[in-house]
Amino acid sequence: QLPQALQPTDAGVSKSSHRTGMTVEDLKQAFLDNLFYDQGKFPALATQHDYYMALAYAVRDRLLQRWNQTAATYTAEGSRTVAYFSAEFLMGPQLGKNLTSLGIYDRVRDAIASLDLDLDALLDEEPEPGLGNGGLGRLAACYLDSLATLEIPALGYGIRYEFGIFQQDLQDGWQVEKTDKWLRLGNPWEIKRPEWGVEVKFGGHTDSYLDQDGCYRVRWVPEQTVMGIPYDTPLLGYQTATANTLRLWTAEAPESFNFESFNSGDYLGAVYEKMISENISKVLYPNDDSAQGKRLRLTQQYFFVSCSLRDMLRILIGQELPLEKFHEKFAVQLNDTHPAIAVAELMRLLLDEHHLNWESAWSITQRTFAYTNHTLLPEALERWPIDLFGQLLPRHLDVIYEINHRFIDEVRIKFPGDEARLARLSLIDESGERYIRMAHLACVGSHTINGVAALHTELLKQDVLQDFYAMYPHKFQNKTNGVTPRRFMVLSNAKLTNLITEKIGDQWVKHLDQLQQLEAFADDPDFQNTWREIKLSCKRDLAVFIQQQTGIVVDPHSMFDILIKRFHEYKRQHLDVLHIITLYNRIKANPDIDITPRTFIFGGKAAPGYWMAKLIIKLINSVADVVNRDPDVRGRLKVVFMKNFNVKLAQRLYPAADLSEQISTAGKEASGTGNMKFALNGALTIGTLDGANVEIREQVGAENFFLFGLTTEQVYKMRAEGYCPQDYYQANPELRLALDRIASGFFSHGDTEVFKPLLDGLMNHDPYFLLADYQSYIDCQKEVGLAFKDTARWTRMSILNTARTGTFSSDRAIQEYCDDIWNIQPVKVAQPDDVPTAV
Ligand code: CRA
Repeated sequence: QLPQALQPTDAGVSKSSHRTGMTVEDLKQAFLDNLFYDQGKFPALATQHDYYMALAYAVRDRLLQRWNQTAATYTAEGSRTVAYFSAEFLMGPQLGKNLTSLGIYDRVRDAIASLDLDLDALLDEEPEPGLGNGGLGRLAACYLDSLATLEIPALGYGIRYEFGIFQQDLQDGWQVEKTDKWLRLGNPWEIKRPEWGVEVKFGGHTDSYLDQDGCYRVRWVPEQTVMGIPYDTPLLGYQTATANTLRLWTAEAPESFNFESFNSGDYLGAVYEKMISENISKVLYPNDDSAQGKRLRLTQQYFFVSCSLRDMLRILIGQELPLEKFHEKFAVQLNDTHPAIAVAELMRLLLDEHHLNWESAWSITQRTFAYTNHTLLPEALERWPIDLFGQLLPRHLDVIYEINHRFIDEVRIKFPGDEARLARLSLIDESGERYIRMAHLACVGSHTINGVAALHTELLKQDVLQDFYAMYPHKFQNKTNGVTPRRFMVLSNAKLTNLITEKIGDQWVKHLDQLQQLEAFADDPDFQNTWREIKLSCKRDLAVFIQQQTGIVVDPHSMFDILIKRFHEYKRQHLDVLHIITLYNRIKANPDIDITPRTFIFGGKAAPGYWMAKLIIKLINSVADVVNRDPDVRGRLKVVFMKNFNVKLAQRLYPAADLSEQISTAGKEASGTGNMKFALNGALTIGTLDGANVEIREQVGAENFFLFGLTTEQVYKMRAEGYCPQDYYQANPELRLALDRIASGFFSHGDTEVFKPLLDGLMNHDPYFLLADYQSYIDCQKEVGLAFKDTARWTRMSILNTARTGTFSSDRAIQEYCDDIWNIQPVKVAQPDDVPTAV
């Protein structure tokens, strides 16, 4: 019980204007105070980074007022809470986002300008917290934004990697990786909470014993202990008082020294253990859509899941709720199988540490978890060799065997005599070396399983998870992905935001469906003009940036044709390259040919061990070198590779795009989310019927979408019937010329070896059907070129793309998760009086 004087949340807290005030004067004073008291600098010594930090802390003070208020409200009301478990959170820079959420962007700009500083330069100082690879991690970040904005109590749980996704550099057109030291200068947004640290155990063995009541129990005798220390970051909703928490765990050694080794003079041995422990949260695995059975990876997964579940039990017990109410207090979403070990860990905690019986523990577990699948690629489905698993988590292996045993009995009852089905469904893959199938554990341990786009969910049901669908049809749902308009429109495209708000008011930011009202202006010549001017102005800004970064001069009037995403063969960046080479060849054959000028912009990282993806990056840069320098081209084609694609860079690119390239092989891209960000910013899509492209096309209308390529069924059929890429090569002179040019060394200073593996792959196997889709793509690009010349038509299509993509807001997605999976309601947090009500 708290003393009376400390009862209210903010008892005794100074509300002096420099801590919480929102006027330009208050903000300026807060900034100056922080520079002095937190950075310990006076202006003559301060660096730009000191200024950034001073401003960040000033903004954080304003967040804390709401954060504490939110925590107090949730605690008082014992609110049901979403726990979003994710190995990745690709948050992007926080300062600008928080200014937008607080509604003080312009005031802070003024406050900073009154000190002769430039807000943009300070924003630029913030290092990117790159704690994710791509779509999956960014989706988690968009979802946290929507949860706070929709006022849903939520915690994001993950790992505080000391090194995030590597920084990509280019050397002679090849990707080279550099470590990402994002924490080097400190992170002003997080607060360390050592008092909530938890112990996590690994290794050892299990044994059984009889407890005082004569009950047979299993005990885990672990070998190693590490501490998980939480770092909390407040995440404020857009113009609400709700500030939820992102809680990321760092691994520390339980003792900084092993005193035995230390005393015996083995100083290095003494600190060795500390180093081993800290390795757990050291670095993010840089693989997107692929899994390798690496011990450290499983260790990371178990580490953060165990910390998080223990933390949730602490909260539950702190609120004096019984264990039996765990699933009523928390809805846990498993973001892919990375946290799927949570199913076994919650069972272990309930059984071994809290002594529930199996049936009760299993019932709680199944009612707690829901699982999102993010991929159809077989190489991305996580499996752990039994030996490795048993060495690290012997008790969990027992628990999984028991889950499997009971599950297989269930299958036998439903499908008697179907031994092949049992083998397919088993949590243990016994076809060769024995593995644990994490997707199976997630499916059995969850009440709901969802895909991330309509097509993807259908393919899960028919293909990848068909046996689970037969077993548990009621568990399957679709939840098409979404993106936050706060970051990917309001923050990154202020010009378009202002225009839209002038026309239809400001409610669309929280109710993105309202963009539909823009349809009324799609043919209005004045509106079209303004729309075009804004796009042009965004393109000019990008052109300046491109020149600064790469030295390449691009024409803002040319079509900005952009392909940005991780490099993967299924995403087919090299198909885009074949288009570029084809246009180039046409120019070489006929220099006066009439073609629509284009600037091709690429960005994206390749997994460091993914050699073919790296070769595709090299190919783009090699083609760029030739095309950009050839006088015959007369600047009509420019090829730009923007290095180190990340959230920061993404925010510059989406607003400036005319054409969005979404050209994966049908049936391979689970959803995509970049496709949504482009369409929202008025880019037209050229794409296949893959992932969420299908739904984007349905929404914007077939006439406002450039469709090409094989359908999923056609791809499946071709694969079954035997596909021969050579036939396409032989039959198509333009395709042949494009491939031959690469082979001849034309783009590689005469080197005929370098791209050989890529070409051999295409000619002999072509598992992603580039050659089959080539002509369809080229024809479609021709239509794109013609459409771009008809500016009124293009502008109309662009407006309609923005107007009709409101459904791809992450608010819509999160609302569906709340209604159909989590069964959770918003909780109102009282707004501090001095929050401005409009942007
Ligand atoms: N790589 C899919 O490939 C999808 C995102 C988010 C991915 C994308 O198509 O948009 O997830 N899958 O749902 C994934 O990471 C492990 O699987 C991705 O980001």
